[in-house]
Amino acid sequence: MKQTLIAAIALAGLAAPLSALGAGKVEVLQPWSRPAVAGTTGIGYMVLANHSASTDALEKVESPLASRVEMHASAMSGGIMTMQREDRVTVPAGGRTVFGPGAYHLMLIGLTRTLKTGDQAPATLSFASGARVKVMFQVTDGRPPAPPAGAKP
Ligand SMILES: [Cu+2]
Repeated sequence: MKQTLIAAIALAGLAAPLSALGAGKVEVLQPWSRPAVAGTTGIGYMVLANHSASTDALEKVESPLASRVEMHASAMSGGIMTMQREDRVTVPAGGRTVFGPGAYHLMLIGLTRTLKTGDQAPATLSFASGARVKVMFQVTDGRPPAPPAGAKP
């Protein structure tokens, strides 16, 4: 009986630090988008920063403003920029994955309304860890936002 109790206390003590390193440690930095007309495809850019000790992956994106959202990777092929749909985009442990022009990007297909400069486009990101993160893409005038003060390039 006494041994069981000690084991239970030991497990309880372990549970907290383990879960602190678990799900929900990907931070979304500077989500932004470009103006786009209703019915066309909008874009989503951001930086995913993984603060955990384990690799995570973005697996699904949904937005109430698009009929569906796809993850794409851009690549140069024979001097032509091509893009390819991805089922998941990895975010390395302690690392960052950049969604930006010429790189990974989100495509908001079938916009239900026009996105104008100053608008916000909501979306929910679902990760392999089980984390779900709500983001607001800030619609710029088309240019990337300035990096936050003190940020490393
Ligand atoms: Cu694309």
